[in-house]
Amino acid sequence: TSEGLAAPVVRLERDGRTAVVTIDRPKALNALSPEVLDALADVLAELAAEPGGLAGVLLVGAGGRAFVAGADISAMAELTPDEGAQTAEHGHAVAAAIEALPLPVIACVDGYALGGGLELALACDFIYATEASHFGQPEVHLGLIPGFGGTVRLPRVVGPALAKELIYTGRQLDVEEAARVGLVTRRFDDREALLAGARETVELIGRNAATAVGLAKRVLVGAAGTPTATATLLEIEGFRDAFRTEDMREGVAAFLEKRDPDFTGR
Ligand code: CO8
Repeated sequence: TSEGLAAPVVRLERDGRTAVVTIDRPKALNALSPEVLDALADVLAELAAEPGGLAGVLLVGAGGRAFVAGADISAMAELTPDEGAQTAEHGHAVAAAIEALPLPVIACVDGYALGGGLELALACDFIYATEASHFGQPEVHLGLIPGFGGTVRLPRVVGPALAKELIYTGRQLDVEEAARVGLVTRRFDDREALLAGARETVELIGRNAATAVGLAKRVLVGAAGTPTATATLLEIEGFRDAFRTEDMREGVAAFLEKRDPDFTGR
């Protein structure tokens, strides 16, 4: 077979302190086949094992028409209920790996982010998008429901009422509405501006203590959906851990000495 020669469906490029992860299956609008989910898991494991001075990760879809148009529908047609559940678990494991990465991950959406594609974007820290983008959970059109975190993360971001409306109707949001409801934090004219803007954000993040950014992410992710008392304890533990870092000593000393900090990520 030509399998050994097939181009990778997920590519990882490191450019300075930015990693760019590209889902590259444009003919299927980057749909999340089991192969794509495995490849994403591999890349995330590689980033976790070797963060190598990175300040942030951009997640993008190849081809200019879609971020990701959902789970691969053709791969789901013949699944048994248990296999369907395994597909959902497979997706959730990727979301968990994104959330466990101590680096900000920006979903850079240019085109469709539907179903599992929106859910993948929601597992990232925030979403930047071009004017050509559309967002939705169309699973009910297929007799399905969101299975990769849509019922969990979408209501947290846009509120439960709008999440229900979107999940029950399957209707798509354009970028204007997506930005208005807080799903998209920044809009860009085109893909080039999107990637440049996301890189600038990683640059800004990279000026800060990587230890602190990683701790903030840990606390924010851990606290999502937990009661105030639990979230408060997580924050206190994270705050304690910040005092364990050299970066915190350096950052505070630099402020008091009126100089720029020299963070090491330790
Ligand atoms: N899966 C497989 N193939 C797809 C998918 C998909 N989700 N989306 C598009 N494609 C393929 C099309 O079949 C087509 O292939 P071909 O050229 O071989 O016919 C190609 O991509 C181009 O698509 P279209 O011709 O349909 O392009 P249009 O511009 O006419 O339409 C749309 C674009 C509106 C995005 C349309 O393709 C569409 O509606 N796609 C399906 C969107 C959808 O329903 N997504 C939800 C899927 S279910 C889901 O995501 C459940 C998540 C839970 C799973 C948990 C683990 C991940």
